[in-house]
Amino acid sequence: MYNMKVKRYIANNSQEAMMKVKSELGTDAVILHSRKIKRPGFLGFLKKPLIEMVAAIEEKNVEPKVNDKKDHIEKKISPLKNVGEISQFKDQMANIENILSDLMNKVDTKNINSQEENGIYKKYYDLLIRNNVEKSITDKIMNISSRRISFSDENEEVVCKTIKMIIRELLEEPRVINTSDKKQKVLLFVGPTGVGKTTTLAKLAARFEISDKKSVALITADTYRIGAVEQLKTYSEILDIPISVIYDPEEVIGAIEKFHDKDIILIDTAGRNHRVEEELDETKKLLKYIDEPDIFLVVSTTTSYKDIVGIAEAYKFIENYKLLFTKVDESTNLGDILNIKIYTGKSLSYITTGQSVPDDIEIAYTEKISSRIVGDHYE
Ligand SMILES: Nc1nc2c(ncn2[C@@H]2O[C@H](COP(=O)(O)OP(=O)(O)OP(=O)(O)O)[C@@H](O)[C@H]2O)c(=O)[nH]1
Ligand SMILES: [Mg+2]
Repeated sequence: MYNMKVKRYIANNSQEAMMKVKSELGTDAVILHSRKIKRPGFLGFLKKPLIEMVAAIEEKNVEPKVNDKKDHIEKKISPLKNVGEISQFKDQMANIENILSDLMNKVDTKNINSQEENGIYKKYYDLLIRNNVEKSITDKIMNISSRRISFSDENEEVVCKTIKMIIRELLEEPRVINTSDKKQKVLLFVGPTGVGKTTTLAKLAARFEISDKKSVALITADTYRIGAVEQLKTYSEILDIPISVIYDPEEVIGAIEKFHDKDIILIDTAGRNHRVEEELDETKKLLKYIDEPDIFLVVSTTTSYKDIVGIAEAYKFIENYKLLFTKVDESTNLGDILNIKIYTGKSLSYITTGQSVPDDIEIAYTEKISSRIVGDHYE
């Protein structure tokens, strides 16, 4: 049996109101209504208005036992004792009527349709599309928003924050390397040519070694491209981190064994053309020899969505990888991060923001990405 719990919140601003709703009712709560209200008291109208928010959540209820039911009915029909109780009862009834009419409004699909014709609705719909969010995902985000809030000019701040919140929920929290964990970590970087695998690996190696005070080692399986080994050797020298070069996937076993006393081992691979099946064979072989690696599929945000989908399809043979997006500094819109996250269902990890080693890397915080997708109007 389900019950609807409806609560009214008053706060200084919509963000605070949303926080109250979220912390008390949880993330599944639906915003039924939100409006600005005058502050109470003398000269209240001169101050910044308060935000009133009505939110609801479906609650699971256990069917009452027969005896409980009887008790309940008896209590219900017991005569009201005094005038105070009667007026309290009337107030409660009026409250319930209000809540019901509010609910009826929200389930009315006409209401959603009229929202779609609204200027603010259109503004945010177009904004998401312009920022590369796929149409089906944009529809989904706007549909969820329509059920949570009403689109109106004076509500724009709430609209913007709600859309950001939904995007954050869809992006899900990033999963990164837990450096406080004692267990040895083996990181493997795979992906197309030239996306920034080696540079990213060097950035992370430097961070683990310098900021996290971990002992780090590098392995490279990229002996194809001229200069690839030298590129990583240069970083290894600058950072004073040992490196091992392997010419055959099987050799990775010995290399990992050699670095058994290291906290973190980072393995670089040659960029592969995902359209050529055989080119991925070596990655497949490599995976067979490594026990529980943390795999990062490195993709550039400058690559088109269609091509990233092709890449994700080609790397489907890897059950569990994390998405690592590079060249965020070169990309004007980050909708594809959301598209690919939803397409693959894999977790985000880090993003890179420039060529500088080790500075230009950060955790893929959903707050920042959602702000880049929606815009920073209300930050
Ligand atoms: N603007 C920008 N450039 C980047 C970023 N990350 C890497 N690059 C540049 O991209 C180019 C290729 O980087 P690599 O690290 O060699 O790429 P890779 O994936 O290892 O390439 P292959 O090993 O040939 O497949 C270099 O010029 C990097 O400086 C980034 O976040 N932003
Ligand atoms: Mg490389």
